Amino acid sequence: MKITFLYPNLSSEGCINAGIAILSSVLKREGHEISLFDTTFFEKKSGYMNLDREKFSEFKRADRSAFNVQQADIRSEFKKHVQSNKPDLLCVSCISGQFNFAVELLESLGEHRPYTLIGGKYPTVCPEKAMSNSYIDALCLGEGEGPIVNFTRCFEKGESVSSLENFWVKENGTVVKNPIGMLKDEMDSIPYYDIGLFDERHLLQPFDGKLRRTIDIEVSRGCPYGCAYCINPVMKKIFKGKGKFYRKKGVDALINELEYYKNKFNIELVKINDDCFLAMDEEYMSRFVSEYSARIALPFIACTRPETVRNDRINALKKIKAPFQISVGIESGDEDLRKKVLNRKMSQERIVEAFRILKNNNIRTCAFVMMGFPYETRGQVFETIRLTRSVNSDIVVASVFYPFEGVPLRDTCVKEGYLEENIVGASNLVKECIINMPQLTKIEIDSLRKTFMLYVRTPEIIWPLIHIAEKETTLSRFIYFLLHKYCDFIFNRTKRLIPLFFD
Ligand code: B12
Ligand code: SF4
Repeated sequence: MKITFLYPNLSSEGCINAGIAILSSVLKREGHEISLFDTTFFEKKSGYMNLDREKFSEFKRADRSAFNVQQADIRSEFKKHVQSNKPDLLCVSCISGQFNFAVELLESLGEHRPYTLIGGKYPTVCPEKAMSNSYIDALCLGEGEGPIVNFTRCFEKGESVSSLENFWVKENGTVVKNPIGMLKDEMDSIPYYDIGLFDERHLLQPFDGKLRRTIDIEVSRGCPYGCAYCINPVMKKIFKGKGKFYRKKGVDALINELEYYKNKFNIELVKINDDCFLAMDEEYMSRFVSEYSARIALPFIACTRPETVRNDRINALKKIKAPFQISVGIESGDEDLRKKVLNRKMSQERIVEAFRILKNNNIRTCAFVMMGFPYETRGQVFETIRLTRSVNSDIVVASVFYPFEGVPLRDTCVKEGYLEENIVGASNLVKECIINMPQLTKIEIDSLRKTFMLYVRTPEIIWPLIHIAEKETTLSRFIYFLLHKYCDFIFNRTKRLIPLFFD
């Protein structure tokens, strides 16, 4: 059977979509013919995500000409793709911010569209809304490896798909809602990505000022924690009683897979996409360190929680024969806000200690922070600025809180009247605030986001100038321009700031 995947990516930067890449391998094993319509390398209003980060001196600037982003009418390109491939089934994969864009593309197909099945994080956490859209015929809840096989086997034979676990299906004007099935209890049998389905440019990702051949990999699925701004607490609820939520690939399976990508695709950098990489036991760590050193030895980056950065783990990890970066979520610098609003019950000292342990071991660090949380005040944003300064992270990634559907804090925003219930999607996923709060306005949050790195990277004596630069007057813009040039110069020219991976 012919199957087309739609990847409605709003960013114009490379990164293989793991969900599609795995499901394509699963479906090819079943004998299906797969094509992909991918919006990544078309120009879009949403622009480049990391260009914003470079603009704010969070990342080093990289030349992106190799992406060769095309100007074209994406809707008519999509229509042409579907008309020429004539798929029996159209599979859409999307996260929350991509849903509106996916619908816009589906709309362009008009009445003669193929049967459309949607999956991914958005339809999993918001199935009612996804199914209420007239362009969607069925949706898959949760992980798709097993369910998509059951679905396509029935679909190909013309049998009814309306009683299959994990699927919601439209039938005779109603939506048949089947329950979610058990989670896979292991990750070793997940097939490797079908990298050939994607444009070669997806292997290039900007890192430290250059495009590097990069592979994103899952070592684990799920997360043991439940932060209120994240999708994981709702995913945990959905999968309650359906098996272990937090699962890990065995070291052998992981290393075999990485070795395959490394050799076949000439990879330079590994990005571990785990939610909490260091949530691993001693035995796993020691095998990972020895096998990764012996067979992969490429620079890698991974994210973790402050509580998991312990001396014993870092001492074990640093024996690895490759440079690596550990990204740690600070999110807010205010302990009370973290505890009461974000459901992150960790002390200030624990965060500082996590960075201290990493720094003492000469490990490159990245700090994730956010601003614009419900109830947050300007003073609390400055607590975040002060904490970020004090941990002296090599890289800082600052974002504005975005109330994605399904995350617990979205309900808080709606309850408090900060957000209208029916708002879906995002126009700019990195820097724009969409909630209206009395104590800290949208404009103030966006201004703090714009100047955040200036506050972090300049001596406090300069802060009154930065305060002026937050405004939108001609003088403010001029001061912002000068301060920003200064910060940009320091960050982009000073190698000393970052233990280097490649040069
Ligand atoms: C890697 C990653 C990225 C990469 C890009 C990944 C990519 N190319 O798709 C980068 C760094 C660019 C990124 C950016 C962003 N990300 Co991100 N990212 C992730 C991360 C860590 C891993 C994604 C992944 O590879 N998962 C593994 C695959 C196998 O899982 P999957 O995609 O869910 O697919 C499975 C099922 O969903 C299902 N499925 C998927 N599609 C389909 C389709 C069909 C037809 C079927 C049947 C089934 C099916 O089957 C798959 C296999 O089981 C996740 C967290 C996580 N652990 O998932 C966050 C996550 C997806 N990101 C998130 C967010 C918010 C963002 C940003 C908006 C952040 C920001 N503020 O800028 C941007 C938006 C990017 C964009 N392109 O528009 C949220 C999404 C929340 C939501 N409500 O949708 C997540 C869940 C993080 C979180 N914990 O909240 N991200
Ligand atoms: S630790 Fe990270 S992935 Fe886990 S729930 Fe919190 S924000 Fe989400």
